[in-house]
Amino acid sequence: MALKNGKIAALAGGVGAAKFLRGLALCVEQRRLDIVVNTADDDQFYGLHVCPDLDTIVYTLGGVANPRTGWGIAHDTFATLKALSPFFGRPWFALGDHDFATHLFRTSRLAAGLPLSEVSAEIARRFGVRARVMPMSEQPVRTFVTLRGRAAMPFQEYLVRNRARGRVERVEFRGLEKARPLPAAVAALKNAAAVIVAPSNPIVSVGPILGFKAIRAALAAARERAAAISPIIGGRPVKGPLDKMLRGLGHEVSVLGVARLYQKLVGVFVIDRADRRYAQAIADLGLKPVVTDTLMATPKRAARLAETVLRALNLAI
Ligand code: FO1
Repeated sequence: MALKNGKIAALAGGVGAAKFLRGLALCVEQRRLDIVVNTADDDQFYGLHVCPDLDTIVYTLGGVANPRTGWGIAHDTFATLKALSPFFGRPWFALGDHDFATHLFRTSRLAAGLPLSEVSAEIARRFGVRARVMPMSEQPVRTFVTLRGRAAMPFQEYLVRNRARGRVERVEFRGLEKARPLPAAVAALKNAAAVIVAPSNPIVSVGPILGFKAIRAALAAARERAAAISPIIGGRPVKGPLDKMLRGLGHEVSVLGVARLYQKLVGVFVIDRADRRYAQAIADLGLKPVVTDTLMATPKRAARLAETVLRALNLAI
């Protein structure tokens, strides 16, 4: 395996990706990681620009993430949120006091004209993160979800306010046609020794990133050195409404349904032992199935999974 630039590029959503990347960072130095993050979950809350997936990855790699939720900051307090409720009404999107500091900083830097990639790098530095954590684009792309009989709603409203209830009929990424992928993200995929699609929701977390033709093409060109990890274990998503989304959009709710979405893009597809009966069907798609333990209950288990993925890509660590 040619080492190219010796770096590992990853496509990432939120909590599942962050857990995997924390494990990966136990195997290889953080400065060797180029992480391209979904920003289609971003939104404005209480007047501030919130980037849930970028923050989840930075807080996790920085060692400050809330271990119970996977997002937000450990031991955070909620005095600001409480004080804001007479102004904004009962809050449904919980931002802790320390988390607020990140959003205040980001919002002020963006208002001063800095690009999101630069502000994200500043925030990553503030939390001691050495990996390069990049937004997929400088321009806004926003996921909207349409439920049966309802008007399209912003993603966080669907996921958090509505608790992912209802039948998903459509998912759209507004702004995608006008947005451009971050040039550094495309370059990272082209130059990396290996590319890993983290165990994130393929529809709403990885989907928006792959919505950029240049990113999709760069991943397809890297297929022989690229792996994806299934976010489904034993036929169910580890977290979130992926099953409802796959079903609603006409895909099979299984590791095979996810493998089909990545068929032309990665050479290796990693599934849990609980789904080993699908290994042959995945091989029939032209993907090399790797069967292992994918539940990342501890950082050590995430590191073991990362090590397995690196070995499957012939990367000595
Ligand atoms: N998820 C929730 O279920 N409830 C919340 O109140 C909530 C707040 C929140 C604040 C900051 C942040 O970075 C993430 C937050 N999340 C919350 C998680 C977020 O909705 C999801 O992690 C992602 O958007 C899906 O990847």
